[in-house]
Parts: sequence; structure tokens; C-alpha cells
Amino acid sequence: MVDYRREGNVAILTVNNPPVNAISTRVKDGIYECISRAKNDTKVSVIVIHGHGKHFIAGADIHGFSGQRESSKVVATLPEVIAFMEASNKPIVAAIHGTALGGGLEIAMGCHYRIATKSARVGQPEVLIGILPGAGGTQRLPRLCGLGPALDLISTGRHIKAPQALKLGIIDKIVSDDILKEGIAFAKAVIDKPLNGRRISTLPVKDAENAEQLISAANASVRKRQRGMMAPIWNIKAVAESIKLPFDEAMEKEAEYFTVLVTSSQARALQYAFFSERLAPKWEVPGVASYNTVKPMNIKTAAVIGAGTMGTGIAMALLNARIPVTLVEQNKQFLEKGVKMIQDLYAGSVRLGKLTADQAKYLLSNLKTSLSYDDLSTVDCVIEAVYENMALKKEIFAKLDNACKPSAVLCSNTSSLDIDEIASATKRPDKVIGTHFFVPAYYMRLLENVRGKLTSPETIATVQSLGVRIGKIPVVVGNCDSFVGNRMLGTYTSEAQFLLEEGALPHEVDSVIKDFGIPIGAFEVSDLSGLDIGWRIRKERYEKLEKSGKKHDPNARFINGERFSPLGDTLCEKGRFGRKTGMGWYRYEKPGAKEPFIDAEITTLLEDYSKKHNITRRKISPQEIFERCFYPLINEGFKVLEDGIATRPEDIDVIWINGYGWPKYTGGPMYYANQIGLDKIYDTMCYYYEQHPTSSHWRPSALLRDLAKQQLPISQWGKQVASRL
Ligand code: T1G
Repeated sequence: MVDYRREGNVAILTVNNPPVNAISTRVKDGIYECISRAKNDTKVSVIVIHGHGKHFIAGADIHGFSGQRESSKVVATLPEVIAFMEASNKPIVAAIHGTALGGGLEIAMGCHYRIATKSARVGQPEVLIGILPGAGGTQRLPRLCGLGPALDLISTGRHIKAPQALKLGIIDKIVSDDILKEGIAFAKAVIDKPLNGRRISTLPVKDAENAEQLISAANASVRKRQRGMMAPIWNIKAVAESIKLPFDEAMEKEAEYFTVLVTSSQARALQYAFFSERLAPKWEVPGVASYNTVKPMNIKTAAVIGAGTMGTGIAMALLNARIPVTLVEQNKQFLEKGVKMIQDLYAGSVRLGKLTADQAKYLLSNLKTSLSYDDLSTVDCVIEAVYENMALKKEIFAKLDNACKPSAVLCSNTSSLDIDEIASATKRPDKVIGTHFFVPAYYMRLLENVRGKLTSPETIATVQSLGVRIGKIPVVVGNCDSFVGNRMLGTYTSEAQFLLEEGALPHEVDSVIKDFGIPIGAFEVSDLSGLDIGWRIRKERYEKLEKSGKKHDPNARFINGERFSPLGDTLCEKGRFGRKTGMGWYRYEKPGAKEPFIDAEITTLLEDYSKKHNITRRKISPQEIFERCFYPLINEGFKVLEDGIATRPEDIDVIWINGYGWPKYTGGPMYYANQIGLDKIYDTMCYYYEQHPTSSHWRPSALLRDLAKQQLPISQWGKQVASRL
């Protein structure tokens, strides 16, 4: 785990715990033992510590917080090991490459010098997994780089690159990529230098005089950006101790606050989410194939069909990953508008300092445009992103099938339509798959990859690997109406509207949703994305219905015996499409404005609606709003598992956290259900099903019922799921 060797008078400690050199008990013990050995070795004058493989040390082993701890040979805790390093009279140099994160940076701060390669990153990301730096990070970092930057880094968990770390004084020098050679050379140069002033715990906190202002600014930022999370608050509290107490006493406070957080349900949920996000790309379709049995195709070039918001966003996601893209539109004007959108977004990134002008120019140089599918004969992959219309998509896929080489993978960015039907327009259904991106596609991390009946394992592997390459978290799901995310969302939006019919107002429903931690309410999001989008899809469904001989009544509150709310259609008929028209479920100052206002017209519309349909409006409690919005959504998640549309509960949680703003600190809907208690969810579902028998989303899932009886931990639901498929 930690290797020791000596080169002349330099002791070299190599941490070797793949894949990221996480600090397990054995690594901690190994560091202690090797430092002791170096201290006692009279031939050693200086010590270098570095990491084997891609990283220096990426922090404590996250498995260790909830799982069983390995027993330790050495009694010292990690903070004690770091204090032991700092106290050494032989200088210790941390030679950093890859990342020095969490406990990794804390170990580096226990050293007397830190050097790093230019691409190395450092940070204290503990807050992101619900805890705080528990090995002196909250006390040494403000001494090293100042209170302001330390509060920022520790409360946000963001990583910074070596050049910025150098500016902040976190590292002493940037060196070439041959990190060990550089470490040894640096070590030799500091052998005789006095260590006074190099032991960070002995230094004063920089910027202490501005503490009050800096701490209150950090707290204000947390309240705004990390609403509902307890860890950022405790992280700030721990850093604040650095200006109130001497180092040793403040370390005791750090340990105390660490215990509060590490035992919290938010920390467990965040750590579950951490591992779930890393599980998602490792797809598994029981009985078909899995990520470790199939090789993906290498995508060298891609095309995107449609230069609207979605198409341009997808093109940017590909360009950002250095994949050359041909953007195709049917009309020159649309194409030019799309290109301008991309150029403007890159120009914005340059203004914000996220890209240099040269980088933006390079990315744009990989963008080609075309008005003809004939230009797509050599691309490896095409992503269609036109509006949701089956006939149009089939026409496009038939054309693509003719124009593209036989090995090209054809993807649809549909958010709800049948992938098998789209694939049926081609002679290569094995190479057709859904790649459902989320707006804005260059930013949102979720990629819901929808496999059709005939999609080949190689095609699945290809889009999963493409997803990782373009920085997404790809999740494989099966083909059904609206797939996983939107299928579950459907129950939530329906129920939110039923609540309006019965007495609630949009802002009342939205505030319960936001209080739970979803950043934007159901009606606010509907106004943001435009009510007309759903209306267009519904109108297609009404047309289908009419074609099958059933007349659609625009006032109908039931379709095929199922409760339905025509309120969304009513708003659209009045031209209330949301923000873009300055009115939707809310009123806006002008079209395109962001701030929603309660609209008296909507209140009157709802009252008239209830009267017309003989519904007595009543005050609906926040608890009822919560259960009615979220329990059917959770229940639908169990049905999705039952149907084999998702194969793991973790995948559903990843979808909701990364595509729909579900608060990560609750772990996702399935994990959260487990926290509430599946028996409680099941009983509540039964209760509401009796009240609302015409809404099938209240019918409790059989899987939920069975799991509720068994009280299995979420990691073992898979067996139940597999036994049903
Ligand atoms: N513990 C255990 N496993 C870890 C790990 C960790 N800290 N970090 C990564 N892994 C696993 C991960 O699950 C995956 O496993 C593999 O490594 C590659 O990761 C004392 C209390 C380092 C930037 O929070 O941010 O220190 O899926 O897919 O994109 O005060 O991993 O292959 O089986 O993410 O190249 C603080 C978390 C801990 C760092 C690499 N440290 N890690 O990214 O690969 S708490 C963190 C990351 C702590 C101290 C406190 C990233 C990465 P598998 P990956 P990557």
C-alpha cells in the first residue's frame, strides 16, 4: 500500500492503492510506518511522498465511512499521522500529480513543501459527500491560503488546478510531468533549509481581520446555492473556529463537527449517490450483455440533425469533447441561427474566462454545417434532435439509413417516443438507439440511453462510452412511453394539476416542491420549458385517438377511464405558453422575463373550472401536496424496475438527481423511499388509491409491496428485481 525506498539521502514513499490511492486504514498505517522509518534512518535527510498511477491521493476511502473499517496496526488517527509528519525534523515534500483531494490535500499540507505538475488539481471536496475535512483541512487551509479562499474551497468542494493553487500559496512550485524526478530534485534543494515557517499549524490565519464579513458572505452563498444541505454550514463553522481558537482546540472542534456530519443521513445519501453515479456507465442488461463483455465502437466524427436549442446544445457537448460535428438543418436560415447560437455561447464562455479565445476558435473549427444528408456518408454517429413527431422522425431515420455508412450508429434525442417504431424506418434497427439529452445539453450531465428491442449490445456500449467521453453520466434504460425520467415525471405533473383542480394554487404546490429541495417547482418548470411542447404531444395523441374512432372532448376529465386534467390545454388555448409569452401558470413582467408572479387570472380560472366541474375547492395541506406529488413518482420508479425498463434502483436515482434536480442529499427517489420506509409508502399509496381509483398511478407497485414486507437494504433490491424479469 505504501512502498519505501531510499535514493542516496532521499527517502521515497510511494502510495499505491489503485485506482485513486484512497486513504484506507492500511494506507494511513503505511504512511505512518514509512515516515517513522525515514525519521529513524540516519542516512535519510529528506523525504518525498508521491502517488503511484494517475493520482497523488484522492482522499480518504469513502467506502470506509459507512462500511466496516479495517483494523489498524497503528494507533494513530489520520490527523495524528499528519501532525507526526508536520513535526518531522527532516523536510517532507509532497510531489503531486493527478489529484490531491480531501485527505490527500490534508496529507500534503502536513508536508513542509508541495510541488505539483501543471495539470494537477487540489481541493477539499468532502462537503460534496456530506462531510468535512476531518484531518486538519479546515484549520491548515485558511493558514495556508487565507480565510476567504479556504471558505470558498471547503464550502463548495470545488477543485482548482495547479496554477491557481500556486497563486493562492497552496503549492510552492509547478514542475514538469516527471513528478518523482522533480520531487527528488526539489527535496535535495531544501535539505538544509530551516523548517520554521513551513509547519502550517504554527502559522497565523491569513485575513483573520476580515473574518466576520467573509464568514457571513460564505453563509449567504451557501443559503443561496446549496439550499437544504447541512454539510456546507458545518464546514464554514469548522473553518470559523480557526480564527477563534488555538490550533489544537480548533482541531477538537473539527473532529466534533466531523462526527455530526459523518453520521448524518445526508452524508450517507450523498455517498450512495457518489457510487451510484460511478455505477451508471457500467451498464448491465440482464440476460443480454454488460459493459465488461462488449466493446464500444470508436466515434471519431458525428452529425446532429436539427439546429434548435437541443441540437445546438448536443453539438456543443460533442465539440467540447473534441469530436468534429456536422450540423444539419433543412433550411439555411435555421442553420445560420443555430450556428449563431453556438458562436454566442462560446463567446459568452470567453467573456466569463471559462475558455480562451483560441480555445473557442479551435472548438468552432470542428463544426461543419450542411443542408443535405449526402454529407453524412462518413460520420460514425448521428444524433437526431428535431421536435417530437413520429412521422417526421421516421422520415429522417429512413433518409439517414440511406445516406450513412452501414456501421454508423443512429440516435434519436426523443424524450418520449417509441424507439422501436423509429428503428423500424431503417434496415439497421440494431444500430438505432435513443440518446435523451437534457436542456441545456452542453451542461446537463444526464444522458438517458434508450435501448430498443433490436438495439445491439455494441450500440449500447458505444453510446455509453460516448456519454462518458462527452462528460455525461450515461444510464441505459429500456423502451417504453417516456422512458424512465419522463415516465415518472408524468405522475408528478398530473398529480400537481389534480391538486389545482381540488383547491391548491400553483405557487402552493411549487413551494412544497422547492422546500423539499428541488430547485424549481412543477409549474415554474412548465412555464420555463413552454406549455406548448406538451400540448403538441398531447394533440398528436388526441389525433391518434380520433383516428381510432374515439372523439376527444376538450373538456374531458377522463381519457379511457383514466383521470386527466385538461387545464394545460386550456392555458395553451389562451396563448399562455409560459415564460416565452409572459404568461403561463404564472404571470411575468414581459415575455422572456424570469421572475414568476402569482396571477389572479389563473386563480379565477381555477375557481371557475372547479365550479364548472362541481369540485368543491378545499385547503390542501403541504403534507398532502408532498405525498401526492412524490409518492406516485416513487411508486412509478418501482413499476419501472418491475417492467425491466431500469435494471437497478441506483440508475433511477442517478436519472432524477442529474436530470430533474432531485436533491442529491436525499439520495434520489428510490433511496429516499427506503429512508421514509417502504411500508409507509406502500400504505400511503393504498390509502390514496382508494381515494383516487381513476388514477392508475396510485395503484401500488407489486415490487414495492413485496420489498415493503422484506425490509431489504437498497443494495439488495436487485435480486427481487431480477427474479421478476
Ligand atoms: N474512496 C474510494 N473510492 C474512490 C474514491 C475515494 N475517495 N475516489 C474515487 N474512488 C473510486 C471510484 O468509486 C471509482 O471506482 C474509481 O475510484 C475511479 O473514480 C480525511 C474525510 C479522484 C477526481 O471526495 O472526485 O478525504 O467505479 O470514476 O473521473 O478529511 O473519483 O472504478 O469502482 O470518479 O478519474 C474526499 C472523490 C474523501 C474524492 C477521479 N475525496 N473522488 O475521477 O474517476 S473524504 C473525494 C473523485 C476525505 C478527509 C476526508 C474522483 C477523482 P470504480 P472516478 P475519475
